[in-house]
Amino acid sequence: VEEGWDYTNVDEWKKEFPQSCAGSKQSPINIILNNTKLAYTTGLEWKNYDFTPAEMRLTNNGHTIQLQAKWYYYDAYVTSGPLGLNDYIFEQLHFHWGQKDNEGSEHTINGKRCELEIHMVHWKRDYGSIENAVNYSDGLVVIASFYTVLLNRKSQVLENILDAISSVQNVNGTTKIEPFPLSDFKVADNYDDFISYSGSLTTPKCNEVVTWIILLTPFSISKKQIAKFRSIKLNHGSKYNYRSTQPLNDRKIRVYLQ
Ligand code: B30
Ligand code: ZN
Repeated sequence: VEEGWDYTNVDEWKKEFPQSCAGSKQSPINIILNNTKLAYTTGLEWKNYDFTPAEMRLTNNGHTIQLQAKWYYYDAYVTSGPLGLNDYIFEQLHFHWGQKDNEGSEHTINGKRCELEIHMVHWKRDYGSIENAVNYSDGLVVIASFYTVLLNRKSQVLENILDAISSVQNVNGTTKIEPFPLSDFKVADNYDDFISYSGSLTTPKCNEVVTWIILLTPFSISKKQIAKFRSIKLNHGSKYNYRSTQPLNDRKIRVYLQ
C-alpha cells in the first residue's frame, strides 16, 4: 500500500498533511503522571472479548503488522467507564516498535519509552463503519498497552502472532492464523488502571478523532520476541514505526484507578 508517507520523515508529516498532522490535539504524547487528574467512574467493560473469533488474519500493510478478527455472531466491543453509554466495536489491532531497547512505543510515561506498544482500534457503533467514524471527533477509541523486557519472560499471546511472522516479513505479506480470544491480550496485574485523553491517529492523515485509553501496567516480552518485530520490513526499508511525541497543549489527562 503506497500512501506517500513513511517513518523515515515523521517530522515532514506536518507539511505534507497540514490540515490535520499540524493540529493542536495530536498523538502520541508524553504522559507525566504527576500532571494527571483523578477521575471517578465505573470500570471499562469489555464485551465478547472471551469469544474465539471465526477467523483471524495478520497483514503487513507497510507501516505495521495488523491483526483482524471476524466472529460468528457477535462482535467484540468496549463500553462504560469514560465511554458512558456508547459502544465502540473492535476493528483491528497493530503494533509499534523500534530498533533498540528503550525505543519503540509511541506514548511515553514520565519520558520512558517501552519496546512495543499495541493499539486495539475501535469505532463508534452509531457511525456504522470505521471509514465513516474517522470523520467524527468522537469516532474512535484506541486502547493501548505496553510491552517491555521484564526478566526476559516471553508473552504467550504474542507467540500466536510471532509463529506466523515469516508470512508477514515483507510488505503486503498476509496469512490466516489460528483464532484465539482477544481477551488473551488483557492479563496483566492491575489490568484496569488506565489514563485517558483526546488525541489523534498517530499516522497520516492524523485525524483528531481518538479517545485514547492507555493501560498503565506494562506486559512482559522476551528479547527473542522483540528481535522478531525488529526484523519486519516496512515501507522504504524502515525498521521502526513510532511517531515522535506531540505537544499536550491545553488538554487534560485523566487517570482511572480501579
Ligand atoms: S493509530 O492507532 O492511531 N496508530 C488508523 C487507525 C489507528 C491508528 C492509525 C490509523 C486507520 O484506520 N487509518 C486509516 C486506514 N488505513 C490507512 C492508513 O492509515 O494509512 C490503514 C491501513 O493501511 O490499513 Cu495504511
Ligand atoms: Zn497505532
